[in-house]
Amino acid sequence: MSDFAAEFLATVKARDPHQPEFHQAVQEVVESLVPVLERHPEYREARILERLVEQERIVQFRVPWMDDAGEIHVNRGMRVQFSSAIGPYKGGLRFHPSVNQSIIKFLGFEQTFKNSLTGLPMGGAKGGSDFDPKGKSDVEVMRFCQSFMSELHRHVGADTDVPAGDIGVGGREIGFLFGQYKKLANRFDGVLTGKGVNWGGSLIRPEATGYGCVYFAQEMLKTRGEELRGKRVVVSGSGNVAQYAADKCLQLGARVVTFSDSNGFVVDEDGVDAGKLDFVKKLKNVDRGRIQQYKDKYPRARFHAVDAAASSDSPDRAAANPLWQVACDIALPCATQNEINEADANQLVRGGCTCVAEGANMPTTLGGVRVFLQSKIFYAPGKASNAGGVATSGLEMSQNSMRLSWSREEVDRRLREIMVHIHDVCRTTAEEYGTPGNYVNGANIAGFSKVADAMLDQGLV
Ligand code: NDP
Ligand code: 2IT
Repeated sequence: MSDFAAEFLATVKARDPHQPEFHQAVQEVVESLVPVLERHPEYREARILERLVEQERIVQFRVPWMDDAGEIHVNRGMRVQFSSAIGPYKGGLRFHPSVNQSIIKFLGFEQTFKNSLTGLPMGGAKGGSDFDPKGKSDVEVMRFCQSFMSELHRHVGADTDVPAGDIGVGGREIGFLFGQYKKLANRFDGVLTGKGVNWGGSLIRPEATGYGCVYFAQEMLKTRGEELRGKRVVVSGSGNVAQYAADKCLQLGARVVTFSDSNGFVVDEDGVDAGKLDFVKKLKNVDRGRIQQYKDKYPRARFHAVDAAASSDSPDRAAANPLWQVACDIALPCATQNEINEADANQLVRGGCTCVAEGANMPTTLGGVRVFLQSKIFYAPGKASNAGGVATSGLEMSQNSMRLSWSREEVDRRLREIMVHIHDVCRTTAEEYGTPGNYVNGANIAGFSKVADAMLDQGLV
């Protein structure tokens, strides 16, 4: 690490010592930006980076709610509004017991660069709660969402801050959140994205993150004259992003052999087909079951339980996760942060994997990223390859503003164009800065430059 990057990181750590995920996200970006700051002294003079690592605003609030047995629970809600330099704050909400300021800040920080890469006018934000939707009834989830929005509505708005889904927040939760916002604000507007298509949602938004991730992988492969057809793909997760990444792989003739959740993973050597994928979608989205049940339905598949030490999402996890020992050509991590550590990355490369496109946010530890970059395989960081979700949220905002809806084909065409554009920008920027093929540098530098220039234009605010 350069002296500048080391000193900068030390300051960030000293200010918030208990935020390892946030430090990790900042470190990756700062290391990429050293040559940019050397080339652009005006960014250093204006303290652009120092300003960007400090969120514009953070709100944290109490979320009390009552369960079906009449017992009262108190969760913590938060929204981190990171940057409004290029548009209204924009980013998802995560409901998961692990949620804390470190995780929401890393996500909001990354979102700023990701949203910039889409080419659409969106600032960066993230929010969520340590509420665990697992095992809760629909009515409990509704009560929680109403209580959460009873505070959040003061801080959001179609031109101020537009939340969406993330882990634990899908169509059901967005519906309950929107209903409560509408009641409190007495406005029907595009305050959330990922809405139902009958009430302002965009077609293709549910598919967009997974599809976009595969479109990005397609573009990387194309640079070496390769395609997805016939490739063996390991997918992690079994939620929204994993399902639609697998869906697009199947459409393009690739062979998907795994899904996972926090209890373990299934390997299906026969390959997932359209019928099996429909089973997974219903299992996870409607029945809210566990991926282990895939094996009950398809007994030729194998289920491997993974213990907490091997599946932990901590940046310091030492144990290897056996999911990444399943041989593949392409890996699509679509579950959560730090699911690939250095040992896992080494294992993937040794097993013949030549392409990793991240559907999740920061699924690879810093050590793992180093392995991928040194091995010269195709490696796309999440802020580039999973940007299709928020990009399509941006398209939903445009449709809401115009009060019209585009067809599936129209939205998918725009999504594809945006992913091709992000790929090209990352590639050319990496080359321009002397690191051809390094999509990490490309994404960080291109995402940063647009935000930095906007901040210079807008003065010291
Ligand atoms: P979902 O809630 O739909 O699915 C999450 C999946 O990841 C589930 O299978 C879940 O398993 C698994 N998972 C969560 N935590 C862990 C863990 N600690 N260990 C192992 N598995 C885990 O979320 P999404 O699919 O929406 O999000 C997945 C990733 O993609 C996240 O990193 C998110 O930030 C990112 N992302 C999402 C976008 C979107 O549009 N939804 C856009 C861009 C990025 P279990 O059921 O056991 O919890
Ligand atoms: O991480 C992400 O980009 C998301 N969860 C989607 C955010 C959005 O506003 O659509």
